[in-house]
Amino acid sequence: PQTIYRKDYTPPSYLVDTVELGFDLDPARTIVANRMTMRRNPDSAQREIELYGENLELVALRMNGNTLSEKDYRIEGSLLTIPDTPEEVTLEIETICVPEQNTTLSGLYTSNGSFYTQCEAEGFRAITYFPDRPDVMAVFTVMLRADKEKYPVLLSNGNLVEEGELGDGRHYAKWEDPFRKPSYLFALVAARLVCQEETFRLKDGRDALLQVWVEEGNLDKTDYAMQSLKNSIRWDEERWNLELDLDRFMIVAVGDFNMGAMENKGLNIFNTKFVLANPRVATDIDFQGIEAVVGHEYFHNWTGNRVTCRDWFQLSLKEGLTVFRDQEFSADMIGTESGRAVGRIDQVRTLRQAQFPEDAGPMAHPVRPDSFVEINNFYTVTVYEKGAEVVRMYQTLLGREGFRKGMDLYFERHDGQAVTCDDFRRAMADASGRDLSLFERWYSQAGTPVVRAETRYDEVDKTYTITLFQSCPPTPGQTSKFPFHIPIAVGLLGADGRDMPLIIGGKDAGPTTVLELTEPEQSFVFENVQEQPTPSILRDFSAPIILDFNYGDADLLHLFSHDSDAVNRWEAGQRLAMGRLLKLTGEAGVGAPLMLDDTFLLALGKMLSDEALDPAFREQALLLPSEGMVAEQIEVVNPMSIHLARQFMRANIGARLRTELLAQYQANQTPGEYSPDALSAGKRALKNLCLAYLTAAQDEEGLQLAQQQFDEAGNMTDRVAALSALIHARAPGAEAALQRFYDEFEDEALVIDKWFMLQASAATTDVGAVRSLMRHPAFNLRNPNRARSLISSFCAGNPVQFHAPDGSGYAFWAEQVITLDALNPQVASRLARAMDRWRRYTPELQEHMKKALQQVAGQQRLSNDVREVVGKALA
Ligand code: DPP
Ligand code: ZN
Repeated sequence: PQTIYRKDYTPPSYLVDTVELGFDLDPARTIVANRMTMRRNPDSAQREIELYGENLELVALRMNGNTLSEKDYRIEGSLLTIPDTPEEVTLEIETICVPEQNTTLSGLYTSNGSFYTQCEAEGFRAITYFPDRPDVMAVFTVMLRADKEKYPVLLSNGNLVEEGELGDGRHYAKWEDPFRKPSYLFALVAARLVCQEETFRLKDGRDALLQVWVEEGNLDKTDYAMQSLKNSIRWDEERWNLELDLDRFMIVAVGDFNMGAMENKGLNIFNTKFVLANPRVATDIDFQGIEAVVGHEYFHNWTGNRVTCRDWFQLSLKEGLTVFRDQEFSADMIGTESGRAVGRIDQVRTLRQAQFPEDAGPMAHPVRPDSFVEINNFYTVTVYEKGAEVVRMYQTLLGREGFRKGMDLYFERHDGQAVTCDDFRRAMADASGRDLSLFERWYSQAGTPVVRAETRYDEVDKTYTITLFQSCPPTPGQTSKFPFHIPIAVGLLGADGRDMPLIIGGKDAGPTTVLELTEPEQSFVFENVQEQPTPSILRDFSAPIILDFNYGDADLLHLFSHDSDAVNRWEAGQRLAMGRLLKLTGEAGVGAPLMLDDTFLLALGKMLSDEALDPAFREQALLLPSEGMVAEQIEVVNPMSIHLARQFMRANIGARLRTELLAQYQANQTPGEYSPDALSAGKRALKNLCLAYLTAAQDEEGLQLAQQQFDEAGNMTDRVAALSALIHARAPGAEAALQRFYDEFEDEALVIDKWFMLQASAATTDVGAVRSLMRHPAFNLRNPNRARSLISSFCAGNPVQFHAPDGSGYAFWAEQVITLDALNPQVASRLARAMDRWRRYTPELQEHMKKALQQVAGQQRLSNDVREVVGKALA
C-alpha cells in the first residue's frame, strides 16, 4: 500500500461551486446522477480534473454537454483523471452502487433495510465520482427518490425545499444546503423512522426545528438526546457566541455504525448507543456519553463545518478542538468545581489508559501526523484526546479570556475556509500577542514528554527551588525531540495542609502558578517560603506529560488528605496505589506471599468515609489503576501476575474496610425516581464500587446485597453493576441472573451489547466461552456494536484470558481480524490494535503474539487499514 505524506500537499486543480445530486434509491441498484459546476483553481498549476470513485459502476460521463468516451479520461485505482480540461466545466456523471452489499458501512449502505450514509473521511467517493478532499467546498442540492411505503422519511443536509409523489408508489424530497461544505459532510437517510421534534428559540430570535429520528418503538428513549441538543445550542451561544446557522437540525440514530456519530451539516447521524436512553436501559455512563457526543457533533457545526480542515493531516484541528469544547460543555453542565474535577480525572484516566500507550507504541504519531496509509486509522486517541489537551494548554497559557479572543479571531479569519493547525495557532498567537512558535512542537512531535522534577528547600534564604528536566522518548520515525513548551501548574502545601501563598520574583503568584517550561532544564525559585513545603506539581493535569518526581509515602498521604487541587489529590492516591500494585505484581510473579499495609488502607478508609467530599470524587479516589495501566509501568509484562496482584488488593480492601464499605453502600442509595444528574450518578458510582469491593472479598452480606440489588434495581446503572459484581465474584446466582437479564432485555440491542460485554471481559470467560457466545443467535459479526461488545471486549478488556499462556487468545484474535476485515476494514483495524504493545510481554507470550501478527500480515487479501496496523506492529 501507498503512504501519503503531509509534505506532498498540493491545492486542488479544480474547485466545485455547485453539486446537484439525484438518487434513485434501491438497495440492490441505486442510480446516482451527479451534476457539478467546476472551475480551474487559480492556486493550482495543474490542468486536469481529478475525481475519486470507489466500487462504482460508471454509466455515463459528460463534460459541457458532450459524452466522454474511455479515451477521454483515465481511471487508475480510485483516481479518474480528465486531461486538458477548459477553464469552466459542467460535469454530469451517472453511476450505480449496491448499498445492500456494502458491509463496510462507509459510503451509502443499508441498515435494517433502510438507507444511511457515512462519508468521513473518504466515503463520498463510494457514492459518486468527486474531488473528494476536504478543501473542495461546494453548495449541494439533493433530490431523493424512493419507495414511499418502505422509506417514508427522506432526509439530507440543509433545508427541505420540495416533496411529493412520483405516482409509481415512489415519492421524492428535495433538499438544499445553503452552506458550502466538503463532501465528507454530505449525508442522506431514507428510512422508516419516527421523530421527537420541537421548535427552539435561538439567541437572535429565530426559531429552529430540532428533530431526533429513531426507529419506531424507540420514541421512549429520545428525551435525553433532545435535552442535550438544546443544552448544546444554548451553551455554544453563551460561552462562544456561536449560533446555529440553519433553520433545522436533525439527529438520526442508526444501529449499524462504525463510529460514535457524525457531524454532517444539519443532519447528524448517530450510533444508537449515543442517542437512545431511558433509565430502564441506559446507565449513568450512557447518559453522560449521550450528552458529550450530542454536544460534540453539534459543536462541530462551527469547529469542523464552518471552518474545516485543509487536508486529513489536520484532523485534530477540528477533533482536538471539538473534544475540548465537549469536555468544557459537560463540565459546565455539572456546574460545580468538584464535578468539573471529576470530569477532569476521567479525562486523565483516558489519556493514561489509551493515549500514553498509543504514544509509546508502534502506531505513535504526532497530533498532526506526517504520513498515513489509511486515514481511517488516524481517528485516534492522540488526534482526539491529546489534541484536546493541546487546545486546553492554549487556554492554560493565555487564560480563559485570551483563549476566547483567539477563538474569535480564528472564526473572523477563517469562516468558510479549509485551514490548518498552524492557522489555529497563529490566531491564538496574534490575538494574545504571545510567541507560540515553540508550541508548534506539540503538533509535530509524537511521544509523551517526561518531566522530571527536583526540589530544594533553603532554610536560611527561605527559598524553595523546583528544577524541571524534560525529555521525550523516541517514536517511529522520530529519534530525537526538541524541547516542548509545557505549562506546569504548581502549588505548595504547608504542614497544615493549606496552600502557601506563592511568591516568585517578588510578585504574588497566588495559590497556584503556571510555570512555563521551554528548555531542557529550568529552575524556578519560590521566595519567602517559611517551611519545607510539599509540592503539588501538574495541578489539574496542566499538560499531557509523565511527571517523574520521587514522592515519598508521607508526601503522598499529605496530598491525598489535603491538596486543594482535586486532580492532584486523586493523583496522590493513584501513586500510592500504583506503588503497591507494582510491588504486589512482583511478588505474585515469584509466588511470594502478598500483603497490603495498614497505612494505605487507613488512608483509603478515611477518604471513603469523608462525607464532606462528593461521592463522585470519593469513587474516583478509591478506584485502583487498571491492569492495563499497571502493565504500562512494567518492563516485562506478565498479565497474570498483575491480575493476581490487583485482585488481591481489591479483595483485601473489601475485607478490611468491610464496615466502612457497608456503611457507604447504604448511605449512597438513591431512592425515588431515577435522575442521571451528576450528584445522583456519583452516589450510585460510589455505592456500586463499595459493592464491587465487598463481593471481590466474597463477603456474604455483600453477595446478598448484590443479588438483592439485581432483583430490585429500578434502573440499568444499578442493575448492571449488580450483575457485574455477581459475575466477577462467580456468585452462585450469576448464571441465573445472566439468563434473566437476557430474557428481560432480548429486544433491546444496546442492552444485549452489555450482556455480551460483561461476559467477554470477565476473567472467568476463556476463549472457548467466547467462541460459544459467538454461536449465540443474538451474535452478529456485521454489527459493529455487537462485534465490539464480544470480540473487542475480550481482546482488549480481558487481559488474563486474552494473554492465555498457550496463545489461544492470539489465535482467536488473528482469526477474527481476518474474518472481520473482509466485511468491515475499519472495525477489523481497531481490533488489530489490541496487539500494539506485543513487544512488552514475556518472551513466551511475545512469540505467540508475533506468530499471530505474522499470520494476519501474511494474508493475500487484506485491507490497507489492517495492513498498516499489523505492518507497523511488526516493523
Ligand atoms: N464523527 C466523528 C466525530 O465526530 C468524526 N468526525 O468525531
Ligand atoms: Zn469529532
